[in-house]
Amino acid sequence: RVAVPSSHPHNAVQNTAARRSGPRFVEVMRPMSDKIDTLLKEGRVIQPSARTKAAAHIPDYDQAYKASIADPEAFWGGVAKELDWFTPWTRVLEWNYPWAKWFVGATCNIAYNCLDRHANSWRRNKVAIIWVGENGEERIFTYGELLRQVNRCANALKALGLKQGDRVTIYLPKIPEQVVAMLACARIGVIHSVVYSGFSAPALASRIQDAEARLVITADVGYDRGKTIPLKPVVDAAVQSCPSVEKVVVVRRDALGVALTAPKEIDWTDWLKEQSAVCAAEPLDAETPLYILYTSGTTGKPKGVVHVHGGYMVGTYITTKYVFDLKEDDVYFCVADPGWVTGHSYIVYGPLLNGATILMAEGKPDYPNPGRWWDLIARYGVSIFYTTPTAVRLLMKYGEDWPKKYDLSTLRVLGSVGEPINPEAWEWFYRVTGSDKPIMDTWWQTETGAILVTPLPSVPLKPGSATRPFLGIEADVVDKEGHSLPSNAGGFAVIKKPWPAMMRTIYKDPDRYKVYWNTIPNCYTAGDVCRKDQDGYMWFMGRADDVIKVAGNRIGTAEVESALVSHEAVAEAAVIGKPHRTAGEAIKAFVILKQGYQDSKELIQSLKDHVLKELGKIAVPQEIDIVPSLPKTRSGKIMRRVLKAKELGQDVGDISTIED
Ligand code: 6R9
Repeated sequence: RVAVPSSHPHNAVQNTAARRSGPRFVEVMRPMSDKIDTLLKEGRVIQPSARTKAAAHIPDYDQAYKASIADPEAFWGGVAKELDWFTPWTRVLEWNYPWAKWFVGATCNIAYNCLDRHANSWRRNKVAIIWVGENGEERIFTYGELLRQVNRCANALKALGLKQGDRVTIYLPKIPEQVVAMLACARIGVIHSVVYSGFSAPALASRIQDAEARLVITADVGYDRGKTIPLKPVVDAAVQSCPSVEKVVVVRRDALGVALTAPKEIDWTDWLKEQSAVCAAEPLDAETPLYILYTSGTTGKPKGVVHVHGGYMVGTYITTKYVFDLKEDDVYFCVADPGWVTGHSYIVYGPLLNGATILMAEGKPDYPNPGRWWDLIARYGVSIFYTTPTAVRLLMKYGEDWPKKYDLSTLRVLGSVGEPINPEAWEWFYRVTGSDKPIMDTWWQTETGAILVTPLPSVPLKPGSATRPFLGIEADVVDKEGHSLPSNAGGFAVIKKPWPAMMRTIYKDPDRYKVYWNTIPNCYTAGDVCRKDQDGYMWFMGRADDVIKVAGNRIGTAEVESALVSHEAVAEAAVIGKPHRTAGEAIKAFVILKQGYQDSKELIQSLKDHVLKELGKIAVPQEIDIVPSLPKTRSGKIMRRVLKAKELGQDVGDISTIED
């Protein structure tokens, strides 16, 4: 093996900067007026430079894609061989529509591949995680240290009697303990269920109940734009209705600390203190559940998406490597929260499987000022930066002077995820970072586990398009019957064959899983509307169902509606997503009041407060209209599409089934 400097990321950064000087990425045509959007819509293509192509893991996408599709099992099997397995598989795939088993008969452990594989090599002293708190606090973990910490935590879980198949709910802010807890569970076959720390007590409780978690791991507080957000009281309120919870472990960050009630409540530091730093990773069948992650669907009840050790490991490993063209000396920065799937796959598992150096930063992009992320990029020499369209649009509002203040020359590859990125935001992001770093617009879902449609750095880009399917993935745009549509016709985005990182089921609800594969014949229906252009580039246009994306956060209209109708004044409610300049979509609610209640500012505020209390900040409607009636079908279903069309001043379409 070639020796690579592994001590501190700053060393790596200098090398990176030196190696990467000079133009690598050339625009075929530079927009010549300010009307960039108009120009981009003409179909401009941005070609990768010869140098980017030459350096890329996959220099020729077309050829690699064709080969991968000709024999997907050979392709995925080949990828899997780059990782460590305790026993090999007898078959790559067992497909019993719609049930998949990947790497049949093999045993492995994703945490082993994230940690031991590196800690047992020269990477032992390579930086795994640089964590920066909102208050500027910095903590650095090498692979060796992370492994020891995870082992202590795994032993502590065992000491509480947790064993393979048990569930642990993790409700933490973006701190390193989050990663430690996830990997510790994985190490011994315990299933983690991370709940985003912005969810309120009832939302947390329903997720703990569904998973029947034996343990909750939380913190005293989180920080948000300088404010202290108490988390422990939320857990206290939630666990009252969760009889499965035996213990609550609390990471104490605040100097004052919260009082803990023994024996049920345990301090994190005390919990780990006596534990050994050695704990062998459990060899697990490849199909062993790794985690449950709850996500919104079209009903009020969130779905517990289940991912497994083997296939998920293979999918997140190879997408991180190829999509971001990850190299040994990169510093990788993904801004997601580990509470969402992007945090699971592209802060924790994918980058660690690759032995990368990860920057993990708590806080918002504009606190304490809009230079926050640019400053982190310059300070730590970030070379890969994976962010969201909402964040880009937010930073755009503060102007180009902010990014201009910082040295962003270490950046090499950029990423976007969570919602469609409009060409204007794409172009801005591209320009302020130097007009030579390819933007990977990655399309995927909680259910897909890993990126499915995306450019690679060697692929020509069209701003606003997620381009083409990842290797081994057959994606298409079809009508309701599953027929491929001609170029540029809008239809449903589908995946035609199983892939390793796909979800295996919906926890305790296999029927809900089957819906994904039974809605359109012979394929996986993603729930997105899409068109494919003449070059096969895919343009995702939003959801086809009642799921909305507010600042990239996935929210079901039904969840917000059921929160609203649980307010004493509300008889009925309907919720839609409405275009919003920065957040992509905003929540608008239409509410019918019960008799005796009057429309007033106070009432509207009390409705918003109620949703905040029931679900959390991200689900609070921006606008609430009090209405006398709602459009319904004769069978009583609310026609949200009609409300939305009216709201946007569009044609309401076919309303022959409308009741009133
Ligand atoms: C990873 C994640 C999934 C939904 C998905 C789609 C939207 C995600 C996108 C995108 C257009 C992209 N979405 N990435 N739309 N372009 N690059 O966001 O997972 O929270 O489950 O949401 O997000 O609508 O169906 P999740």
